[in-house]
Amino acid sequence: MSKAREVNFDGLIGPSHNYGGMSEGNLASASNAGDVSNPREAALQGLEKMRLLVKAGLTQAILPPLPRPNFDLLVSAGFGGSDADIIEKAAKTAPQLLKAAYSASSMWAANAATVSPSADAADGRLHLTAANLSTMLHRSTEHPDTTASLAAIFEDESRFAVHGALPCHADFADEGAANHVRLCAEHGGPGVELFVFGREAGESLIGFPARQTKLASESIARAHRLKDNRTVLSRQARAAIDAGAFHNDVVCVGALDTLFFHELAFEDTTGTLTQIRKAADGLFELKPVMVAEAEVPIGDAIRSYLFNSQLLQWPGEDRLVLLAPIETQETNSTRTFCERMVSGNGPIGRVQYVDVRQSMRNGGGPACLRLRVVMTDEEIAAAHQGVFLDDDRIDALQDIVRRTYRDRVAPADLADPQFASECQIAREALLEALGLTGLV
Ligand code: SUG
Repeated sequence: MSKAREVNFDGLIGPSHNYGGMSEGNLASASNAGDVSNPREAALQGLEKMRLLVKAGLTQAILPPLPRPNFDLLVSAGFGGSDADIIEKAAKTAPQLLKAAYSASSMWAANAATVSPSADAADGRLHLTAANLSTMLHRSTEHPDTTASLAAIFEDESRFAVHGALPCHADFADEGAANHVRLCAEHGGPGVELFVFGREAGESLIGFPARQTKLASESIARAHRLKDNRTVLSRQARAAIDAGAFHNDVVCVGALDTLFFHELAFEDTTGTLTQIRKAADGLFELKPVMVAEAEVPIGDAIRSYLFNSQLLQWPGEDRLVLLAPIETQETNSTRTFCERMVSGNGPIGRVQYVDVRQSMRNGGGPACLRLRVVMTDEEIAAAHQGVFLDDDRIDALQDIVRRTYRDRVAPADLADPQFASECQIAREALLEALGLTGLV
């Protein structure tokens, strides 16, 4: 078994972070639509969360923000002329489209791709498939730039396979690692990959959108050369989607042999656990931690984002640590649950709260902000080094954020061509600090 660890790649929150109200079925996005956002504070919060992991001795990396505003989208919609002309005309005649073009949604790196470590793939390579995010317009434009970022970071084709997104059609709707959990005994050993989908290809449903299809999950499992007997597909409960769990990671998170989830997360909980146990045969004994609806109503789970936490093997601690959003501490039922959980002798021994409120107000908790990539030491050495963080690099990125990001952005600011050029300047400075100027 090769020595491997989990590397968290967080999305660096971009300078155009704003509250567009663009995600149907995402309750936080809808309820904060049109509010003034604070991009500088948002990015600093995200970087402080990364610093916490660095200080604990975990391996932390970063994905750069994508080019925003997305002029390609505006040009595809027929706008032309200088950058300033495009912004001004779009602001007058297509403000919704302009909002989509400005979205900083790539911060939610859990949606960037689905990742399978080399230990799970028949060809011994680490596989990453960029998510097409086809359900929401503002997110559907991320994948070409995400693929380019991943290809720049995971360049060595003998070790890494970066797959472009699945076809951008409703039948292939894919939201990446937010609907995928890898379970194992140790990161470097073979694991069980759990794919959670909300609908079948071609199935039409009423209610909030189900953003992942079974066909998309199956296609990724095939492309990643996963073993059928170590792969599990499970359907997300309709009740969870309609309560606001637009991704499975809003109601479920797993790490190593532990699966932490809400009673209403899966359409068939018993069947899902039976399938995982079968797939894990000979590898590990599953430790399920199910939270009952009677103890934490699903509405509280979604409001607090209890499950959208990072579940981490913290250096020096025997049991797992749940890095949860501060809102979990502020919600009575989830705080009480966490207190009870850690006082027992289950697999989660501590809960640590973090402030990522700016992202939370758009429906993105600590788990949304990171893409987990299990990597061997050799794979880490072969990847682009500029994206791995230590305290000094975090300081340098924070200096750029303080210097180049606006403190506040109101909806009307999107119409200001000056804001567009500030966003470009900020991104270029960040790319330079990460040694990724090829992505400009
Ligand atoms: O896709 N919010 C994101 C939140 C993604 C959270 N990610 C995970 N659960 N892994 C989404 O709904 C809101 C943007 C706006 O309305 O301005 C938004 O895209």
